[in-house]
Amino acid sequence: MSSPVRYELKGNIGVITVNNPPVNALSHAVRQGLLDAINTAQRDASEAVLICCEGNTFIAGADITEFGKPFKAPGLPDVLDSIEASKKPVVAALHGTALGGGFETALAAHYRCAVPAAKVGFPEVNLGLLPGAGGTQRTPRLAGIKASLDLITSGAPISAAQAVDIGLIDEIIEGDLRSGALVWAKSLVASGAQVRRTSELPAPQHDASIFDGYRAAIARRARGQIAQEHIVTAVEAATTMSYQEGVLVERKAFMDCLNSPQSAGMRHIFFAERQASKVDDLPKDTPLRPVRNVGVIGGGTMGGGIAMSFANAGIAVTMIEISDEALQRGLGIIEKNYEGSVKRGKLSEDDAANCRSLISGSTDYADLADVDLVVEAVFEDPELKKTIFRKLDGVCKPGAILATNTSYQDVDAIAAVTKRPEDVLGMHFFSPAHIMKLLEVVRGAKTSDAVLATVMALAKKIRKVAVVSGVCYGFIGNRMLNPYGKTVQLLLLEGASPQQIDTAMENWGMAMGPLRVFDLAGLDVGYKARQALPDDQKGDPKSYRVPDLLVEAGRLGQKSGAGFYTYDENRAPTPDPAVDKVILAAAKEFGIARRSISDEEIVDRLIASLVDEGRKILDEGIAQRSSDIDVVYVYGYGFPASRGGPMFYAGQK
Ligand code: 3H9
Repeated sequence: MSSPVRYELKGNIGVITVNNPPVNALSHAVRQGLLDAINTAQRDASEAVLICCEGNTFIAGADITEFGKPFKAPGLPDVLDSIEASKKPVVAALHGTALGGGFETALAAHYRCAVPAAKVGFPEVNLGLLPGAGGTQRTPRLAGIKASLDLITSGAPISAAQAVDIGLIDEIIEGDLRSGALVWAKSLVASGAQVRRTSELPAPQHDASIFDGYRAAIARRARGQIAQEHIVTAVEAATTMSYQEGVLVERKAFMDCLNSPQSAGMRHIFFAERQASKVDDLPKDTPLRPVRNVGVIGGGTMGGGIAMSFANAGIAVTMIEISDEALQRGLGIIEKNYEGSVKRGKLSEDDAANCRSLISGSTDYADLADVDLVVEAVFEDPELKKTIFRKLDGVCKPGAILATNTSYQDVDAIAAVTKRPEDVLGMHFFSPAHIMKLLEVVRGAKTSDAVLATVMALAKKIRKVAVVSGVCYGFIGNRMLNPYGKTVQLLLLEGASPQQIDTAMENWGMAMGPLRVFDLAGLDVGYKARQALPDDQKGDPKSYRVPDLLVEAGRLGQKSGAGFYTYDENRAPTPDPAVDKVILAAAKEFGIARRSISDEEIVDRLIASLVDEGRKILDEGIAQRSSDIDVVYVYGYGFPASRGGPMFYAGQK
């Protein structure tokens, strides 16, 4: 088999080219190829060596598909040591995303250049890992402690310009990288540039207290994530030990992380997310429709967030509201959100102004005549939604995609009021829609392949993680919340308190305990929905008596200052004895003997309720695959990625 690594002499420069699509990951063959090439370069007439890559990107990291499989030498640390040990200067030329082991490869070279658009960083922490090929030891020697800890603990890539500022890249190459890097390598040789081994640089200066600060921040932000703690320890080792001792600390930490269930869960989610974007029965050559401009019906929190998601990706939006007043209110909220993004340093003033200028408003549906896609985002009233779809059917051009953002309603029934049900589907965003990554794409019985394929591609463009769901009440995510919520109510009646349930679930890793979630969403929402149903359709009264009593006592959740908790002006929750009384009274009414319930039982029963419903969703073909359900829960419901999602977690037990 031919090697994915090529070596050739270009004048006095030995050029190593990696060509391992799609992202030039460091598979066994790439590692072997790099080692062979660097060894060849030591023996030939080259005076310097250039490492570059074909395709869209420099090496984007270790080959994650190899993790968990039997190891095959040479390991990356050994390959990189050989590169650094080269007696001829080695130059790395970066484009695309030089990430993880890919960036470590660049740091093992003696000189680094990059195109302006290149990004570099260490995303290992998002896989429950840390850089394991010298990254925690070489980075601080070049960039200092703080910049290194920020880069490695955040997992977020930085631009080439930022990398130049902190000493990780030496030169920016405009124009064609390969030829520019060759010219630069030749000029280095001509100027007598010598090898510069980062591992031989002195240990970086530091203030010992910096590590305590990071440990405390991590304990708050990434509670229980072992990779984060190991990163601080490994970078600290760079300041107190020799390079050779430091890499041993890093190596042990990397192996501990690699073998941990946390990394297994996060790696599962990495691949699950990519798998979710694929629709098994869609032909690969399904034609896509262009989506250049969209309409959004409704300028509330949801509609505004949806409009921002499109504008942030450069797509023009027309937002429709029923009155000028409502429209101005909606546009005002969008304005404030952008101001907030600028203040928090998330967007530059110019970028925010550009995005903002892409959103216009109207009260006239006729202004949607030319849009390629409409997303309806009004409140959950099926009749109102149908009225809107009839109007859209009348005004929108043929071929326009008509989407509803409903969280629960029957997408087929909505499609049926139009003369083009094949153009209709659900796009269920999660609030706040410009921030939350999940998008449930609800495929109706008549949704055409082209419409589904277009929306899946569009989701990637607006940086959402899309999961396809069939039509059912609540789709994948909210349908699973139903039994979860019922189990919470039973646990309350049987003896657990709201704070015990929330603390147990948060300690286990959920972003927010269920009772705090209910309070945030508003207890009145479910109450109103139940009131509209006849008694025999409301289900077991045990599953709603307590929230009904709370709503009837004026406790609607955070918005009224009280629900399962009372809230102060900063929305901080405090347990309330009045709620305990309501729970006790309800338990008595149902004749339930209260007992002490362990945290373990709480977690087991609540997760089992999700998993049982998940299995039904799979059996009914509502979800394409079990890993899609995991993606929904991790990206939409605060389920810890380090547990891999409910279905993965259940499969590991
Ligand atoms: C590491 O480096 C450890 C070292 O420190 C120490 C070692 C000792 N491996 O995301 P996309 C596949 S840990 C294998 O849709 P994009 C991906 O599954 C690693 N496969 O493209 C998908 O396959 P498919 C640190 C990988 O353009 C296809 O490539 N590095 C890998 O939207 C396209 O991916 C990272 O964590 C990989 N490393 O984004 C970087 N990466 O088509 C992880 C991707 O079959 N990668 N694939 O579904 C990324 O963040 C993005 O893929 C990237 C491109 C930004 C590069």
